[in-house]
Order: sequence, then C-alpha cells, then structure tokens
Amino acid sequence: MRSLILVTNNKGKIAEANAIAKEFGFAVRSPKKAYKLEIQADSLREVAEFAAREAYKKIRKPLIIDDSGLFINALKGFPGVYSAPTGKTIGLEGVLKLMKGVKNRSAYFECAVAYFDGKTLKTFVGKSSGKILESEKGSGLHGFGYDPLFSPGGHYGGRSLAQVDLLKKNSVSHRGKALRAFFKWYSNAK
Ligand code: ITT
Repeated sequence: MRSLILVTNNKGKIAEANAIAKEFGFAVRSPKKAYKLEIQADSLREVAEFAAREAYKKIRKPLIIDDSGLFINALKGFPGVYSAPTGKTIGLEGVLKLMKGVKNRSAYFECAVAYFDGKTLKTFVGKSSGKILESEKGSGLHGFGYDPLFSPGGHYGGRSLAQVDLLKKNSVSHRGKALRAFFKWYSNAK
C-alpha cells in the first residue's frame, strides 16, 4: 500500500483520512512533529496552501494539509477560519450561547485539502451542509471538534455527526468530499 504524509496534530483527521485513503489503495501517516504553521487568512484554501508550502520546507516529501472550519450562516460565517481559536476559547458551549434563540440554524463545514510536492500545488475543497443543534449530542462518542453541535440533516434524523460512526461521517462530510476528490486526482496523476 502506498503511503502519503498528512501533516496534522489532529488524530481524528488521520483516522478519517485513512479510511478514505484506503478506498484508493493508500495509507496516510503524520510525522511525529507535525509542522503545520497556521496563518490567519480569509479562506481555508489560503490557510491550507500556506501550511503545505511551509511544511514542505521541513519535510521535503509530497504531503497534504487539511484545514477545516464550521461556518454558521446566522453568524455571518463565524467561526469559519477562526474555528480552531474559537474552539479553544469559548468552545462549543460558547457557540451554542451565541445561537440561543436564533431561528436560522443553517451551517456548513468546509475542508480544504492542499497537496504540495515542491512543484505542484493543488487544492480540493469539500462542503457539507446541515444545522446547528440546540444542544450538544453524542459528545465523546465519535468524531471530534464541533461534531456534537452539527447535524447533517436529511436522512440523519436530527442526529449529530458525533452520533454516527466514522464511515457514515465520511460518506457525507466536507473531509470525505475533499479527500475523495484529491485521491481521484492523485491516483491518476501518479
Ligand atoms: P491541525 O491544524 O493540526 O490539522 P486542528 O484540529 O487545529 O488540527 P483545523 O485548524 O483544521 O484543525 O480545525 C479547526 C477547528 O475545527 C478545530 O477546532 C477542529 O476541532 C474543528 N474541526 C475540523 N474538522 C472538523 C470536523 O470534521 N468535525 C468537527 N470539527 C472539526
């Protein structure tokens, strides 16, 4: 099985990415020291592309970066590109407070996967739409981050992404979409 480097400190991302990589005959692994340099920018694509170029300077091997965020429409896209610092400061509880009494609960996750091998820079973006629940559901069950707040809607009957297993999450998720598009391209390019 061919392997590819995913530079991240997030074990949840590695697990989800590995399940998708496997569909294409790949495995992903993260270096012990994940050289993921975060900048503040207007889009996840920019953040991922910058991080991919920076990580390549250290690692010197083809690699991918996954930069993701939760965009809440009623909050004009917040936390969006600020999802990581927001998670560490006000947390899920704080986001739920901001959404208290708000009728429009539509939101989406976005994931930008940037690949860089020293020459080619290629980025794939995936989105998944849903809504913000009234309270956390399934915390600590599956998934990570904002998953307990987010229901992908439709056939998930109000369950959060933390209440469905990894394969189900991957079948509808932002990460699933971005990584499948990436691996489709990568397996043809290689
Ligand atoms: P790395 O930067 O090391 O890859 P990270 O967790 O900081 O890990 P991001 O900057 O991409 O990754 O994530 C921004 C925030 O969004 C962070 O709080 C994550 O927990 C959260 N997040 C990312 N993907 C998610 C997903 O699929 N489900 C729920 N929350 C997610």
